[in-house]
Amino acid sequence: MNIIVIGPAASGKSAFVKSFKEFLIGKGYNAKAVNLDPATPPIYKFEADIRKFVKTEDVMQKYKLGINGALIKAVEIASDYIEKLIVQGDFVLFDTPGQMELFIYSRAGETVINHIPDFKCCIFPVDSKIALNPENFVSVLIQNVVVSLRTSLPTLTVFNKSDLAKPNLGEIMEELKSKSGVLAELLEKSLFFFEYTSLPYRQINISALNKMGFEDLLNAINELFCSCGDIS
Ligand SMILES: Nc1nc2c(ncn2[C@@H]2O[C@H](COP(=O)(O)OP(=O)(O)OP(=O)(O)O)[C@@H](O)[C@H]2O)c(=O)[nH]1
Ligand SMILES: [Mg+2]
Repeated sequence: MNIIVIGPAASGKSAFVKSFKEFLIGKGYNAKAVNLDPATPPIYKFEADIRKFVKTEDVMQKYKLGINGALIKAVEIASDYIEKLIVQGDFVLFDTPGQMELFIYSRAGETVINHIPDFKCCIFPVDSKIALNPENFVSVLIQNVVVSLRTSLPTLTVFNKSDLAKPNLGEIMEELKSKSGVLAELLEKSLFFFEYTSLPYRQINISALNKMGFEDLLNAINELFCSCGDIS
């Protein structure tokens, strides 16, 4: 399985790749990690690294670009080397940069994702601390839908940093019921996204720091593939 980790800046994508890879190896799987973030040296043992081919800091200098322009250019350059970034394993975890737009809206990002072989899915880690109120919780789900639509991949929202905070879906729904007005109605209706973006009404809480919730996540990943009909 190829698991592409796409999520907001500092949500814990790289920490997740590191510790989920270790967890999978501990369970006897052949797990690999690929760094697709040209701006950051990996904090984990990797089998392939985009920075071997292109580094954002070099692109900034060479093309006189700012950080975001250089990131897009770097992924464009890296798409020529995509074959060298594909590795085989029971699970291959792909780490991506915090600038989510790169892999969602840019052509180069699309090319890279399209080259990653099936079976593939996205994990969308979010920082649990910022999803504690209904507005933020629902915004996170909507962001997940965008990732899923733009990548055409099944995407699982995962609430990371659960050692620090745990958004509670039941409480959030109760809080929504007590609100009134157009915004509250919009939020309530948007909660249906949850059914499509994650397994129906089952919230995955993990901590990349403490390797918590990983069994649950692994089950959810397997179920995600089963429910899409890809494996059975
Ligand atoms: N408490 C806690 N901190 C975490 C957890 N996961 C990641 N962090 C911290 O969150 C910060 C960001 O983690 P990263 O793994 O670099 O996040 P990222 O999404 O890869 O960041 P960018 O690639 O820059 O977008 C670091 O200080 C991590 O130690 C977690 O489960 N719990
Ligand atoms: Mg990172």
